[in-house]
Amino acid sequence: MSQRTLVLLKPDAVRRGLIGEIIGRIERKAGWTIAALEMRELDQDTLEQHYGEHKGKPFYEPLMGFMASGPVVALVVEGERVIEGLRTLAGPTDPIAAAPGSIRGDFGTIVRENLIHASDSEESAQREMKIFFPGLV
Ligand code: IDP
Repeated sequence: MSQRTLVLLKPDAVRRGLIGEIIGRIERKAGWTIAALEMRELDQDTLEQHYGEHKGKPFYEPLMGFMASGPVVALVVEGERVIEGLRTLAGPTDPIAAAPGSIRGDFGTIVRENLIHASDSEESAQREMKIFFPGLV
């Protein structure tokens, strides 16, 4: 079942020089390909569209500040069961709870600065791809 998913390499990943490392792990999964890629800074409107579901939670404002603190790399990744697969590759939200071998488990310690976003469902993937790559067909 080929799918597409939206991935963000968060500002901490870019600042720490981990773009190549993380994209390399994605590219090494058999049959997965990068369908779109862009490095950009995110404005408040884009961030609200992306993380609006968390508005009102205690971590929301610091998360918005962090996500606007530097450029991110946005990607669309395509391939077999890529939505579930990228969530596995990323690991759970808390990097300390994430298993070694996962991106968050190998490189993260702070819940907010957990390196990578990956859509959590087919519905989220469709919604998020439209925010970051509106021209993509
Ligand atoms: P996910 O990125 O693993 O899908 P979400 O619950 O959608 O996790 O949260 C979005 C992002 O908000 C997380 O990746 C993380 O950066 C941040 N976040 C979530 N929960 C917390 C928290 O309890 N403290 C600080 N930041 C958090």
